[in-house]
Amino acid sequence: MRRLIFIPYAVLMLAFTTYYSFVIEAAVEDAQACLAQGNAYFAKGDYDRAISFYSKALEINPRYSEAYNNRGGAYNGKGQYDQAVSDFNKALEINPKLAEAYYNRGLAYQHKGQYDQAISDHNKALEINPRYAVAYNNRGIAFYGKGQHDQAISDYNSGGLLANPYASVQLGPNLLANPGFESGFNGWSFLHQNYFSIDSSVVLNGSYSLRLADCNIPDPNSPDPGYQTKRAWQSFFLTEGKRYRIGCWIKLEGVGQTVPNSGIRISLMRSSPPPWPNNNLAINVLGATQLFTGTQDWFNIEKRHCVVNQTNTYDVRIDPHGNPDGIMWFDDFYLQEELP
Ligand SMILES: [Ca+2]
Repeated sequence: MRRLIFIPYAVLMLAFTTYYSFVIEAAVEDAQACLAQGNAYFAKGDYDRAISFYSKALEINPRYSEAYNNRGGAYNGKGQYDQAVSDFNKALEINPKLAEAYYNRGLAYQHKGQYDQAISDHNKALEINPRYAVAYNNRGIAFYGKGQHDQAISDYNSGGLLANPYASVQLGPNLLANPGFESGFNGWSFLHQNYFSIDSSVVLNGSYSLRLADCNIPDPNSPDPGYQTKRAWQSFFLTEGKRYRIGCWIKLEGVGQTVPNSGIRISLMRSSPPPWPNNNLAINVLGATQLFTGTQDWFNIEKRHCVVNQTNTYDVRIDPHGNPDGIMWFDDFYLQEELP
């Protein structure tokens, strides 16, 4: 009798174990599939759908540290930093070696203005992974937030150098449409477009350039002639952690000569920025070139290592500051990813 019972029991156990490991494997695959789906929505900036897929992954596998980490990242993207911190805490409870979760929690603290906690988290991320370039960059931003500008600059340099220790930087394709104004204003958006014109007499390459003149002279038709921010821009959806180089060629004639503290710069800035200083955190604070003034023949202005700290829409801007007098010409813009 015992023998008869024993055999079916063993067979049953074998069948059960096989079935059970099948269920576990299927669950792991399902959780991974949900994470991948969430990541796809995250990359598109659809944080709500991303969060719902990460949550599904966590229902299947409640100890999935990456799912907590990525859901926290999506909350960061939505500006819900407290929920984000809570998710990063859970990710780190499960896996205390997850450098990304320290880094991301540091980002959340930065956005909350808690720079000491941010620096401490970036330190931990860098202890685990000393070649974590964006952690250097963001620790730099946290130091900048605290007013410790020397440490900030040192970290920016480390981040840039570490990402490319020896080799020259490889660049992705130019993302700008109509970068040399050969098809006029096409592809560009403008604020106070009447100050801009397409020029065929002063040109670097091709047949045309963009001309901007007399920003200091009020437009009598403007409802606010005293202020009048002039601007030209193109918008791009950029992903957190990527680094870009922005640049163009300009020629100056008497720029900023009579209007104090005015000049021309180009910048890579978040579209519809939140109130300062949060916009500083969206892109490396050095995402704008210095102000250029005076009279100079065609020369290249460029800003390298612009690190995107938050997946979002950003503008490449022709960004005159302080309504400068004089004439400026622009040609051959570029925005290129610095490839890892
Ligand atoms: Ca041109």
